[in-house]
Amino acid sequence: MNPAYETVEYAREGRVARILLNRPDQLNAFNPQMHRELLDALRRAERDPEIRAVLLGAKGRAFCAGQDLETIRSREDLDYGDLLREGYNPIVQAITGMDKPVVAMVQGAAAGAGASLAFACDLAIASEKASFVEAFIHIGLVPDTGSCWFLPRLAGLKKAVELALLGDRISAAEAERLGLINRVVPPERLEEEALALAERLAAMPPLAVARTKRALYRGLSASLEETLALEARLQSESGRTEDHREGMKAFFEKRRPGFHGR
Ligand code: T3D
Repeated sequence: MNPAYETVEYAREGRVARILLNRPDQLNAFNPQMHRELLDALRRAERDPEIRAVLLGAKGRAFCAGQDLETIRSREDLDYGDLLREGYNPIVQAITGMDKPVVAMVQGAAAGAGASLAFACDLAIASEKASFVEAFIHIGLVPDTGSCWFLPRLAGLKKAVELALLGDRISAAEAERLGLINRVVPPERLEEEALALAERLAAMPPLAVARTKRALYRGLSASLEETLALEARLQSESGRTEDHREGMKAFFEKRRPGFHGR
């Protein structure tokens, strides 16, 4: 754990960095300190050469209630656009731009920017008790923190419009059915399953993981021709790695490969 943080907990478990939002009494709603500390924790995981996967969860009964509305309640001077540019957007960019896979571990309610945060992670595993709500519309705001990008891509435009305009709270099972998250597990199995998933990712060849993540995101806004060209370039690089040679060798020797990111 890192004692320098108050609103997040950071721990290394082997090759996995576990980051937990830590404002449980405020349902892990975002305040400026949590923006800063979560971003710092993500960057710390990104920089650490020993870390190969990140688990992003939360303490208490909620995953994240989005913006702490108490902190903006009587701030008429506040430009919400600035809050997004300075607080939320860098977090989404840190997650999606990181070479390492980030797994959301959602144990409870994820609302507003809290739901967006879960959707921005590369994979998401949730407890049967979790729920998701695009709460923005109920307070006259638009979806943010990447929801306008992720929702239609994950769930399709019709469902995205429904979720964003009606702001209904959906169960984890429904979120899985819609493709918003990967998997739902019983609450008592969440931590174990999420860590096992992160450890599996951490055992994969890191350079190929990074290139795969990059290519998939780029592919979302590229043409087929551009994607084919990108794949060829990345494969050319991947084909020259030690990890590739090790993977091939292990395949023919019928053993588990050991990847070192070279
Ligand atoms: O730049 C900007 O500021 C714009 C950026 C916006 C980003 C956003 O995230 S906007 C959306 C903000 N979030 C919300 O609107 C979510 C509101 N909360 C909820 O929808 C629900 O509370 C939850 C789904 C999160 C949890 O529901 P439930 O039934 O488990 O709990 P509850 O009874 O609704 O809430 C418990 C308490 O938490 C309650 O206070 P009380 O009555 O016990 O004194 C409630 O007011 C408080 N609370 C919940 N969410 C927030 C909050 N207090 C401050 N900020 C919150 N976001």
